Amino acid sequence: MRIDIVTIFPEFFDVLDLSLLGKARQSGLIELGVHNLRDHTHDRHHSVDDTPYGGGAGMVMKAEPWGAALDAILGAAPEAVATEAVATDAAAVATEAAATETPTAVNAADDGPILIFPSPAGAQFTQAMARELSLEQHLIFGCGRYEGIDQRVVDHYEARGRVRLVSLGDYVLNGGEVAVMAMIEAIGRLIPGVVGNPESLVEESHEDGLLEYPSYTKPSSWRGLDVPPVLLSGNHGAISTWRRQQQIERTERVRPDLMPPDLLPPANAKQSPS
Ligand code: 6GU
Repeated sequence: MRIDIVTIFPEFFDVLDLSLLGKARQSGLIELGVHNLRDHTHDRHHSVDDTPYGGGAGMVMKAEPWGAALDAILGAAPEAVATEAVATDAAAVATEAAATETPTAVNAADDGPILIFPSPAGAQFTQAMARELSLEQHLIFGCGRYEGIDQRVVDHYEARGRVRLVSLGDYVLNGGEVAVMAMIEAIGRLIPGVVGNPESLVEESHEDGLLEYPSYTKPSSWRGLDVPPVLLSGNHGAISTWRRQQQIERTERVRPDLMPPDLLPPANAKQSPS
């Protein structure tokens, strides 16, 4: 998979050198390009934001640098080349395309890249979405800061291809960078070969709709706390049953919103007159 990230904080993504994803990059399973939005500004101060039309607090990210940065990754739309690009832009596009082997050429048969804008106004990122996205050939993440990106950037690229606004959850971060890091980790580990033992992906929270069961390792007794005896019994049927019960009990307690209706306990006895 090819992943491109556009951000004003490229250093944020240095940590993608580490751990499983770092290994996946070394082995070529994941190819990463991190691009500084400010490289696509032409004014002396490299400004990427301006005041909002209509007034209000905060700043809005300008459309032009975003257009230039995303065109450089996607290959510029013909009309954009004709009307917008100056000579230096065209040269930058050409070198970048040559340096990264244009994914559009490699994957002529697919639907092209998916452009993802992390946003608290987006659709909820889920394990199911991570799984879908792990099947893609090329993801492009556009990290907004301030009060967001000029809406026309989203509108323009929606007219050219697949665009998604995606939120980590119902809280506000200062920018998309941390959200993108989380999404890349969730997606990357689902790419075949990235996680050494694929079986470890199966029995995990959210994969079967329930939370994970608790795990234990040696020693069997620690600070007066014993490992549940069934796990030491060697009885695999009993262990499976216990783990499943733990998943259901934990999900009911911590995340009742996730409980599949068929696993809910029978209706409260008080509600049925007898
Ligand atoms: Cl994806 N971005 C920002 N800025 N805040 C968030 C978020 C994303 N998801 C939850 N909060």
